[in-house]
Amino acid sequence: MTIFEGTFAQDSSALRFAIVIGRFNDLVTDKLLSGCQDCLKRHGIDVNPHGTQVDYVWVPGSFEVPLVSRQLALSGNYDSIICLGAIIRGNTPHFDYVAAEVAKGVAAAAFQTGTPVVFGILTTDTMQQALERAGIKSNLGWNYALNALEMASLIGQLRGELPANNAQAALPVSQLKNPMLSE
Ligand code: INI
Repeated sequence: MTIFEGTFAQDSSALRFAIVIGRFNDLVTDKLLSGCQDCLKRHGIDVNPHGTQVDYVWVPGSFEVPLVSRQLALSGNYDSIICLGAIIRGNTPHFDYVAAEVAKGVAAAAFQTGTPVVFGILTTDTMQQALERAGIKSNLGWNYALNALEMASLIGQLRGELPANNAQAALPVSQLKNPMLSE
């Protein structure tokens, strides 16, 4: 049998990404984008917008992200798409409507097209909480890029385009390394 697991060690020079960024709350989304680019760069991806590996698409706000990410996924040009946005709760129910639609829409874009679409949309009660997740404490943009790399690798393997990352397959299940457990 085969164990499929995304890897970060493959040759990344052929990978193609699109990053969709909401301009609303760009104090936050700009920082998520920086974290995202930093991670991709350190995994060998050329993040230059004039290069061949990453396209950037700015949209007015998070609500527009699902339509655009689906359109990009339908093109078949990308191994993974990263959606970045920041939805911050105000004093009206607006937050709930926007957040629910964006979550459903991003999931649908991936599900309908077969292209991984990473949900990098922060949903927080305050600007402070959003900033803490966009660089003050950690930068989740970095994690979203990591998720995109892992999913690009995994889907490539499942489609038979990349060799399965079978390094652990010879071990009995009881000895498989669980990355969630520290040793
Ligand atoms: N868009 C966001 O990305 N974050 C928000 O917090 C937000 N709020 O609070 O309104 C928001 N609204 C704009 C929305 O995404 C659309 O761009 C707009 O409704 C036009 O369709």
